[in-house]
Amino acid sequence: MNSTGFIFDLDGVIVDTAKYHYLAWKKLANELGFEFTKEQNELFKGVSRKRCLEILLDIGNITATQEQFDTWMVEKNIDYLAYIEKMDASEILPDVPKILQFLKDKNIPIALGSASKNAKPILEKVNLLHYFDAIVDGNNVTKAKPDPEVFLIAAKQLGISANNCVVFEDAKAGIQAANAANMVSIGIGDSSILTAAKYNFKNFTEIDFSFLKTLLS
Ligand code: B16
Ligand code: MG
Repeated sequence: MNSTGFIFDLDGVIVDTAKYHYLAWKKLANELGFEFTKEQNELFKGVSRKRCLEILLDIGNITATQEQFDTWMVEKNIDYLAYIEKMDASEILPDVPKILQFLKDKNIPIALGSASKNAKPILEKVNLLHYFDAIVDGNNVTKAKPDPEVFLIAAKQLGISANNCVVFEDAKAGIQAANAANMVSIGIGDSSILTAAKYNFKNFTEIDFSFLKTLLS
């Protein structure tokens, strides 16, 4: 019986959907009469859809009724899904399948721990769904990262204790969530932002099998 579980975030770790989130949020901002920059989009990484819209409306200095808020949430998601529809395996980030296959060959339990409510269709689109023993996403959680809930549910579904889980994350709040869950946090991306991560890598091409083996022992 293996005692280590591996949990992957989605956006920024497995695929770069941030660019599609950005285009959909930017369209909505423009329709509402203001600009939304790529720099501002950084604030949205790992953040729930609802919280993103709250931040967007703050940026545009817009007060919305509940009805408008709900309409804009739906509108943004429809635009986002149109981009997702065109995704295929070419959009998987470098070396992700290699790492997943390595773990699969060793029968290591693998979970997804994402804030997205669109996680499953995205994994289907890029043909990676079969690697995952558990999918925990925005549909299953009540508390957003940095709360550890998403990763704790993932560990439970894998049947692995939290302190035997490893989390790959690209967002600061995600690293905080992994640490709060008492898991080994691995930052993927900018180490100057992900300072709380136990280990940091720019991307999966920097991670070799010997490092993964040390996590298993
Ligand atoms: P959805 P992750 C997050 O994915 C994105 O980084 C964040 O920008 C997005 O707002 C959130 O998912 C919700 O996505 O609108 O599809 O439910 O990094 O947690 O995989
Ligand atoms: Mg992410």
